[in-house]
Amino acid sequence: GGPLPRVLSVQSHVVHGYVGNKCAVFPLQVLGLEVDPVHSVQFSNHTGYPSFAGDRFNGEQLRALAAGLEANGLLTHTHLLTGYIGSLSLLQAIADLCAMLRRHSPHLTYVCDPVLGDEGRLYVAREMVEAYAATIVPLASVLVPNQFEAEQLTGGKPIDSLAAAACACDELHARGPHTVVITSMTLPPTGPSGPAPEAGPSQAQAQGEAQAQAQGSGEYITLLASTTLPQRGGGGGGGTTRLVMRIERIRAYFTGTGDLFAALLLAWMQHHPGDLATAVDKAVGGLQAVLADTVRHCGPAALAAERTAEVCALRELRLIQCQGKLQDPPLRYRCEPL
Ligand code: ATP
Ligand code: PLP
Ligand code: PXL
Repeated sequence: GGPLPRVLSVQSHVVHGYVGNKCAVFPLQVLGLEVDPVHSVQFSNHTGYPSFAGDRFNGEQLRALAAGLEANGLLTHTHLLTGYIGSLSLLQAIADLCAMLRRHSPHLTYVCDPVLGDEGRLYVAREMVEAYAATIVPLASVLVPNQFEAEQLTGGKPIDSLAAAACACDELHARGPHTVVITSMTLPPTGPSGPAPEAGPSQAQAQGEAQAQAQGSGEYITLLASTTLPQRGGGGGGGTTRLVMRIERIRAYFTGTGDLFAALLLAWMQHHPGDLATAVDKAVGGLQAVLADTVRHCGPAALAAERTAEVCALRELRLIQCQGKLQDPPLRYRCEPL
């Protein structure tokens, strides 16, 4: 075949464990994409451990790498992927890098995880929110915010229903991204406009998942995917296609799941153009297989609230052990049209 898709991935590197590029490079490679990683930080371990050491990369350093690649004709990327970016200087350099990549490849797809915070708490400086909203969102092709990030990027209006989430997606589409996936929302109990029960596991699949069910909390994470791209099978009539998925919440705190989801979605969108439903089903399928295996491996420590280094290390995602499931994901969940 022709040249492989090639992803420039600007994310965290950790020496031990799996967040950022450590969650993106291997999955993208096993799904058949070339990856050129740039490390936005290099830390000993993720920041949820009792301590960490290491350094951050700045905008000037990224500009130097980009110039080096350009000088050798190596800016041949089909995709740009960005995750946690710790400084305004680096974020501004990424905006310029995106423009530079598009001069070489006008059809470049930019998949942006606008990492700002979670559960009502920012873990970047406030000025980063304004910079993402003003500069980065307009450049992104695919945006994968969580609920809090989607709220922050649309003026702080609460997303407390699927209708509100759909409105936020429309506002974001109007500013640039053709595809928006709100990766995890906690919504109030569902009314008539809520997701259909069919969006959960099918009965046959659910029977084989007794163990996972036992570990579930009876609560759900809702994912909403929205795209203005034409979809396989048409139907949308040139409008916006929206898909919803309800995922049983595992009562455990994982790190790197958002990063892994963004990488898997990029890969599966590349394999299934015009079929966002299949891309989302496979991305969630691989991710949930990794989470199930990680929970099985940790035992009761998975549920512990304590954050000792030992427990953090036990909870690291089991990507290598699950590589077959990343390539051929079990589809326990399927998204449904909203
Ligand atoms: P980011 O800040 O990088 O945007 P995020 O907050 O969107 O990340 P997560 O909340 O980790 O990322 O959710 C991403 C996906 O991970 C969800 O769609 C879900 O499939 C899975 N996931 C994360 N935590 C859990 C959990 N406790 N139980 C079940 N699935 C989970
Ligand atoms: N906490 C979480 C959950 C994160 O995802 C990140 C980065 O993505 C951080 C903290 C990093 O924040 P800081 O560099 O301020 O420790
Ligand atoms: O997954 C998010 C993430 C990214 N980068 C670093 C982190 C974390 C989560 O803790 O520590 C450095």
